Amino acid sequence: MKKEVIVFDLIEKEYHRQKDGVELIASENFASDQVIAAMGTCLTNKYAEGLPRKRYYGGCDVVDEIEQLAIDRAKELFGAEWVNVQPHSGAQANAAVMLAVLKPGDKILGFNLSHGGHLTHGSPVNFSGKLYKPVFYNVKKETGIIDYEKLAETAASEKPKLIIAGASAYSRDWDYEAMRTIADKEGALLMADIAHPAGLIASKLLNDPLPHCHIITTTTHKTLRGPRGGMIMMGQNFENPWGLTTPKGKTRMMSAILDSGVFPGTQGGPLEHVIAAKAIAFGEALTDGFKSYCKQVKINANTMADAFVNKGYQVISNGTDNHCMLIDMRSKGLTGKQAEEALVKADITLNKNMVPFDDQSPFVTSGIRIGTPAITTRGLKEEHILQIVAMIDNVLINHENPEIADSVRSEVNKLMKPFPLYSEEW
Ligand code: DSN
Repeated sequence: MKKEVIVFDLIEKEYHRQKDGVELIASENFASDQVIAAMGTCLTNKYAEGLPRKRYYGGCDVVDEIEQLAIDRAKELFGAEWVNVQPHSGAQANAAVMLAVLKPGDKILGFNLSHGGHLTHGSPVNFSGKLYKPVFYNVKKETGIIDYEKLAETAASEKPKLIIAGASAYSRDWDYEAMRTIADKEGALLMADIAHPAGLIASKLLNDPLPHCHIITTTTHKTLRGPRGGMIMMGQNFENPWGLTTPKGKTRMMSAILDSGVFPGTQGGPLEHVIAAKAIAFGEALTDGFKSYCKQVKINANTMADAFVNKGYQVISNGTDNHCMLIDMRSKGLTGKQAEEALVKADITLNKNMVPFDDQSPFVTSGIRIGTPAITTRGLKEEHILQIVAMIDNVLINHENPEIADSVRSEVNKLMKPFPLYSEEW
């Protein structure tokens, strides 16, 4: 058979893009070579619908061991009593939970997408806003921090069946305990989507949602630094409160309801090659080295937020508790789109992002989102962060000058040269 050239050449090109540039997309990271290697194995050939030791196909003994290892390591990492490692992504994990615990038309209360929330928490263009009835909570305009009082008022007046904590662009920690009090008062389930801060939570550097939230969803590829994928957890299994049933009509423990939300509810065969990579990533995340990495992610994010504030940038909430920050570019006379496009010419990658109370469309936006998980994996520390902020400032001030972008690109490529991708270190 003729060897494939085109695709592998393109993969090589992408490898160099990742290696030469400064990666500041808050949801991206660099997985280890072991994580990447596991995804390119014969495990992709295997069908394994069902759960370990309860499959619909023969020949599952090996993948049973692999999936059970992933489950056991995830339980240890987060202190969870129950885990399902099969969701193909964070969006799939959220879809599975909602299918399992809601009926079409039920009300959900999520964090407003335009204030930092996620598409799958009730956006009208997503399944979550089409199948269910979404209402939202916001940040306070003066502080950029979630308005828990208003959240409680909205929960009391709207009586949602599910309240969702979690965001894709929020730089502050969450008060899961307060949200559980609100959920209990209104008879709602509380779900935390920790896709972004999962690694920092596993490393005990942020509040722990597991003792307070009924259900936790996450991705495995952001701060957790594993393969692209999702996962659902419960700190403690519990009897489902509303007489929910599995497809076989049995009213059961929540674990069975959630398992059925994944399969057969929303997915078919699990991706056992990705589940193997998850098992490896969870093993890596259980090491002291990963905890040190997460500490540095936070230090780098703090250093960066302070440096931007010192240069007169409007950082939402004036700083960060986690791995990311949102910057309102209006005070610098730029849109998010202009900033993103100017920076990518200098090999600095980040994304335009709506900021709270934005007056631009999602295609333009007034802000940019920045995160430190990926550059911290490369080995960058505080002194490099200050250099990067200076380079970003230079490009943005001179965003109409291509010569500045060219010269900053050379600086960026020189800065990144000594730092391997994590996957080259092993
Ligand atoms: N697309 C992810 C992010 O960038 O935050 C969320 O799904």
